[in-house]
This record gives sequence, C-alpha cells and structure tokens, in this order.
Amino acid sequence: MKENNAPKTIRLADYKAPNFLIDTVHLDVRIYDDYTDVVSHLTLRANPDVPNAAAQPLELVGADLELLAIELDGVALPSERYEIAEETLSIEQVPAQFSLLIMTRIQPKSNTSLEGLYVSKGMYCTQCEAEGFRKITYYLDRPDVMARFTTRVEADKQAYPVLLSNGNPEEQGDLAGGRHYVIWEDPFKKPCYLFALVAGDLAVVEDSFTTMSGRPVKLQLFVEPHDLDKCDHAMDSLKRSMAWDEQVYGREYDLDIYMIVAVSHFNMGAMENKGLNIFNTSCVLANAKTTTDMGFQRVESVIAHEYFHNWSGNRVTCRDWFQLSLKEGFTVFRDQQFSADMGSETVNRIDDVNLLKTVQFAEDSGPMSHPVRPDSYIEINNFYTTTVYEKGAEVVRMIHRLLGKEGFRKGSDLYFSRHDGQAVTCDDFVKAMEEANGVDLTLFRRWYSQAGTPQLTVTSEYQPQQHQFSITFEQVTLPTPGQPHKQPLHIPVAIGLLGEDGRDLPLQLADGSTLDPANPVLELTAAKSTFVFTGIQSQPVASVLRGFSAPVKMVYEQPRAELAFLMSHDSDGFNRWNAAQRLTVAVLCDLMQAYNQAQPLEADPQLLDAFRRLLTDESLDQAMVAKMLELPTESFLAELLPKPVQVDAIHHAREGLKQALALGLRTELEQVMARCPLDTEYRYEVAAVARRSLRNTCLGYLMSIADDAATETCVQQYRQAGNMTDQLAAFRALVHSDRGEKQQVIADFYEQWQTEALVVDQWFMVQASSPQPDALEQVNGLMAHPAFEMTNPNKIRALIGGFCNNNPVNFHRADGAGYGFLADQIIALNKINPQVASRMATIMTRWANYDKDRADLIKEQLKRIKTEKLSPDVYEVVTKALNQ
Ligand code: B3K
Ligand code: ZN
Repeated sequence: MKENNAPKTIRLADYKAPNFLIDTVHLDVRIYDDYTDVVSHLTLRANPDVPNAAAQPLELVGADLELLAIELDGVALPSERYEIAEETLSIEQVPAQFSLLIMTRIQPKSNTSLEGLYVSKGMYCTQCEAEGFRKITYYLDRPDVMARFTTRVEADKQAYPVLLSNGNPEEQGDLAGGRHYVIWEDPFKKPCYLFALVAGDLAVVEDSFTTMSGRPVKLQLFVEPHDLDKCDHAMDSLKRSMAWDEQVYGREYDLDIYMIVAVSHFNMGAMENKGLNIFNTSCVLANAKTTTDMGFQRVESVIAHEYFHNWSGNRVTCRDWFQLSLKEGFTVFRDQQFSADMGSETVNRIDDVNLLKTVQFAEDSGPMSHPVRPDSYIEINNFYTTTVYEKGAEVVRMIHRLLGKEGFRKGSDLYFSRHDGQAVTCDDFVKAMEEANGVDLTLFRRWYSQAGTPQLTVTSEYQPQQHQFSITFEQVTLPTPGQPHKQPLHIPVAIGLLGEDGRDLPLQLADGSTLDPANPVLELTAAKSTFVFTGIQSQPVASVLRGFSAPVKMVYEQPRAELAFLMSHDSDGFNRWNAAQRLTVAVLCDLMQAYNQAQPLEADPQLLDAFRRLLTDESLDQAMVAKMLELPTESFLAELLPKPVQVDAIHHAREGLKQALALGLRTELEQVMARCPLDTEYRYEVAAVARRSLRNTCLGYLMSIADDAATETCVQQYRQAGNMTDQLAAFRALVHSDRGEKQQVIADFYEQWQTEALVVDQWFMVQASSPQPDALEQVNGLMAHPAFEMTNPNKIRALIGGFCNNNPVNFHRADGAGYGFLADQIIALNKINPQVASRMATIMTRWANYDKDRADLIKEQLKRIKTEKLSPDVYEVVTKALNQ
C-alpha cells in the first residue's frame, strides 16, 4: 500500500511507447504451503520504434515481491547493477537484446486484495487486469507489451490435482514428494493482464464446440464438486455465444480449449484471460432452485461478454489503460446485442437504459465524472466504471445506428483484420469505422473526449395552415471536473410522428429529404437545430429518441394525454415503456408535493386507467406489461429529479403510489396472478420469464397493502414456489413488509439455503434493502452473522452494498447513522481489499446532491476516512469527493 501523501496522477498526454519489448516469457510457478516461488525467464529487446531505446535503463514494475535471484544473459547480477525502489526494479546499460531471469517469492495466502495470485476457499487463482501481474513478478506491466507465454505450474498433487494456465497443455508429470506439474503454452502473444493460473481441487464439466471452419474446441467448466448441478446454463450460453460471434461478427475461436473456472472470492463479475476465463461464482453458476431469472440472464450475458473479449480485447487489445473502453464499451455493446437476440430486445434495452440513467448519469454529474476515454487517473481500477463500460457501449451503439448494420460490420471486419495482434486506441476503432464506410466521424469523436451527459431540450410546434410540424433541439453539457467548456456533440435522434390513429406518419422534411423509414434518424451536430416536417395533416404526437438512440437527458414537455397515447400506440417498444415512465414520474412529482404538504396520496385516474388497461389486455407482450408496471426506483428518481434529493418525499410518494394503485386495481392484480400460476417445472425461456415477472410484480403491489389476505397469498407462494425466482419474490415482499410473519420466514430461508453461498447473498441483500425503519440495526446484527465474510466481495456487495445502494431511505437517515456505518466499513475494507473499499466510497461522492444537513454529515465521514492511511484507490475517490 502506498503512503497517504498524494499518489501520482497518470496522464494520457504523457503516454510513451515502451523502451523495451518482451518476446517470450517462461514462467515457473511453484506453489508451496507457506509461499509461492515464481521464476520468470524473459527475452527482451530494445523497441525498434523508439529512437535510442537501447540506451535507456530497463525499468520493470513489481509490488509486494521478495526478490530471490536475478540473472542477465545467464549471469547473476551483482546488487550494484540493479536498483529496487518501492514498486520498480531498474537495470542500467542493458544490451539491445538479452534474457533476464528473475526469481521472486510471494505470499498468496495473505493476499486479501484479490489481485495478483491469491487463494479463494483453498484454490489458487489470479486476477491480473489491470495491474495485478506486478504482484506475481517484476515485469513490463502495461498492455502494449505483448509476449508469448509458457507457464509451468507445480504444486502438491493431492491438494491441487488441477493445474491450469493459458493456452494448451503441453506436458505434465509427477515429481518427488507427492508433487506434480503441468506446462501450458499459449501460442498467441498477449499482454500480461491476460495471464491466468489456477491450482485447486476442482470438478469439471466438459463439452465441445465445432467452429465454422470445422475445428473442434474442448469446453471445460471447473467448479467445486458441490456446484456440478449448476453448470448447464453457463455451458449452453457459451456455445450460443460462440455460434453468435461467428454469425454476427464472423469471429471464430482460436485455441483448442476454452476453460472457465468458478471462484467464490472475486472483485468483479469475471475475467477474460486468454483461454482461461475466471468467473465469480455469481456469474457462472445457475439452476432453477438457487438462481432467479435475473441471475440466469446475468450468467448468459457475462459468459457472452468474456467470450466476446477473445476478439474485442484479446486478439486486438488496448495500447494503454486510457483506451479501456476500446475493449469494454465495444464488448458490452456486443453482449447487449447478443442478449437482445437471445431474449426480448426491448426488455433488454429498458434494463440497460435504466442502469445507464441511474448509475452512469449520476457518475457523470459528480466529482468522478470522466470521459469515455479518461485523460488522467490515480488508480486505474477506479476507472472500470459505468462511463467506460455502459456509456462506452452507447457510443458504439450510436456508431452502429449512424452506419447501419452492414456498414458497422464492414467497419468491425476492417478493425479486426487491420489490428489483429496489436495494442491500439479508441481512435483506431473509429478510423476503421470511417474508412470502411467512407464517412467522416471527426465531430463524433467528441463523445470519447468530453465528459458529462448532454441535456437535450426539445420543443415542437404544429402549424395547421402549412401542415407542418417543426421540432427544435438544443443541447447543453454542463462543466465537469477539468472541462469547464463543452462543445456540441454529434447526436443521432431516432424519431417518429404518430398520426391520430396511432400509426407512424411518413417523414418528409421541408428541405426535400426523406428519412429512411427503416431507421429514421435526425443527426444533430450544432448547439441548436430545427427540423420541419411537411405534409402533416393534423397535430401529430412526436416519439423522440426512440430506442434511446443517444445517452442524453431529454427534456420534452408533453401533455399527460400524449404520454398515455404513446404508451398504447408507439411502434417503438422502448418509447412505449418510456412514456409510461414519464407519466408515472409526473404523477410521483404530484405525490411528493402532496406528501410535503401532508395531504393524502391518491393515484392519478389517468395512470390508474392506463395501468388497468395493461393488466387486463392479455394480447399485450406480458414481459413489456411487467416492465411498464414497475415503478421507477428511488435511486432513479433521486438522479432524475431536481436537487437536493428529497429522500423521504421520494420514498413515501413511491410507496403511496404503489399502495394507491394496489387498492384501486386489486381485483385486476389478483386476476393476473390467477392467470400466471406458479410453475410446476422451471424453464428459462422468454414467455416463462415474462409470466413470472408479471406475477411477481403484481405480488409486490398486493404486498404494499399487506393485509391478511395479501400476506396469506405471499406466504403460500413462498412455501409452494418450485424455483428461486418465485420464492425470492415472496421472501422479499414479506421481509420488506411490516408483517410479523417475516421473522419465521427469515429463519426458514436461511435454514433451507445455508449451504448455498449465492442464495445466502440474496438473503443478506433482501434484509439489507428493507425499507422498514430498523434496517440499519438489522444490518449491524448481520455483520456478525457467521455467514458474513469481510474478505468476500459478494458478501460485502450483498450486505453493505445492499444497504448503502439499495436502501436510500435508510442509508440517508437524517441522523447520519447510515453514513457512519459506511465510513466504518470503508476504513476496514481499505486495509483488506482497496478495490472493494473504493467502490463503496464512491457512494459518498454524491453529497452535493443532498440537503445541507445530510451533505455536512457525509463530508464529516469523508474527512474521517481521509485521516486514515489510505490505498491509492480510496485516496483518489475520497479526495475527489472532498475537493468538488
Ligand atoms: N476485464 C475485466 C475487468 C477487470 C477489472 C479490473 N479491476 C472484466 C470484464 O470487463 O470483462
Ligand atoms: Zn469486459
């Protein structure tokens, strides 16, 4: 851990190509009980592209390493020939081409940062992205240094029968003392962040896939023996991902073997190491009994995401970490396309946009706001953000919309063929898209360099005499840290105009051009632009930003009647849903006002009617109905509505609306539940997922009344449910109610599921997110529960994250106890796992959005954290939070 005195800021502007390149790496990793020894044999040469490179000193990086030996060209280096500083090993005057042998000793068993080589439940595993390889050996730990790796792993045979690394197994054998070894060879050169190693006692599920050119690939999924019954869905998702990438992008897998290992202690979802993905158990294990529909969906998309990285990330990688979105934004876009093709495109789009608007928009208006391609960072791990991932994916999506499906494919083909085996930049990606299509994306590039969410104000007017409809767009982006002045962006706005019958009108512009009926898009390139549509016989209803065609905050005042009209007629499913949301938000704002004036909370009859139609019209897509009935979350509202956030009014208005709707629509809700009975057999397929989601949404409404009859239905469902989706929905509804029945149910649920770690996470999460006023006391109690582990990120995210992220009304308690609790946890985690600590600390960066009392209380806690000896991760977040 670095000192608390200002760790260094790294800048994109300072990027320099490496002075030395590494061609080959022979690693020999010898695992012993008390330590692990790593012998690294490198062949290096001066970088021919850097003038005078050979005259420069060689500077390798390393962290928490004990150097045991070092040799240059086979000769031991005397200590005066090299210098070891805190995180570097430098050697002056090296030849233009040479070999280096470095032997280091590391302590994986005490590595709780879960970065580098560490141990999870007795299994050795690695996480090297972004800069974890330096915790294994001294190296040029940067993505533009790509080498061919051969890895020998040696360990006790009985304790660690399975020894894995990247590539293909070349040799294995037994050694004296009950030990054994395996040698792995990866034929593709790669940056060290894609290195992986696993040693453990694991069970394996095997399958195979034949690629489009007829090559067989062995697929292996390694898990703890007790999880063997949770592998089918991941394996199936993997095979579908492989086929999809061939069909949609023409990309074929390139090794003979593809391995996935499930690990309980993992900082994020999964990692795309070449040929050896390492997964958080939560993103790979699934079966009906233990996993919800949402869990199944997550497994499918993360499996796909990591698989797609084999091309977008591994074959073509990033030149430096500022280019992270090159692989992450593109790969998220690819996994979103895949999920859309596997299930409902609209429902997936709604979920993705909700995440973007709730989390990314908030990030983009706070002190951590940064461009999709950041200009600077202190700790790169802090930049695996929704901006780099989700906004990055939106940027790629906009390119896709501007170029069309075929144009985009031409661009991606050129990108992959031109840069195969290279480490490149976001600009190289845009260039390939431009050149393959003969278009100029100069202005569009600002999406990569400019931070902040543009606000798009829309006004429109119908001119009955001229039969014209004019629509004006004004874009403004507020200043963000380091960027006081913003420029207009190139914004594609997909649009439709609905006639009186609800059908789309032909779109003819006054300048004589017609919009492509298959993809009608207005391209904004200036601060203000007006478009005039002609031949419009009567006042139309505009459907703007269809499919959420750009990541902007749109402000367009449309009367509630127009929203209700769009809700039932818009041909764009996303905007049908969005109209429902906008109508609901308008009603919620009324209710917040009523709450503030201590008036009764009643549901707007227009909304009640609209919801009644949704519940009773069986011809509608049931998945969409469920989505449209879902009220926006408190966090979504906190981000959307004017500041300071009215924590209590939002909560009570939302609960009040839920109850008013439930009372007004009770019969309809009960009817829907009757026509969506509990499944006797679980299937993860679109219609069944929709049915369960609709049923459980209705159950949630009924339980907002929580009278005896509703509670009885809920308890029945809890007892009879044959799958986790239905069981957990009932469990949550009960636990979040004030019914006494919940005590028994909480105990029963734990009793039933205590041997399933991922279900226990849900058990923590549900209790932590309860709106009941004793939630913090419950959470404090659960911190001492034997199943809680401060060293396991899944447990942290479930219990601490569940409370601080998913329970706004209790986390933001006026007495500040929620903030004190979080600060205590950040201080403790800072020493154990800086990455997770820093994630938790970002919650506190939003203090400026709250009233003065709350803001002061949060700042007080930030200052308290600041007095600790902080990791660079937490230091960066806390300092930026305090200096905003
Ligand atoms: N590339 C990894 C993320 C690594 C995070 C390092 N702090 C997973 C992914 O995006 O696929
Ligand atoms: Zn990724």
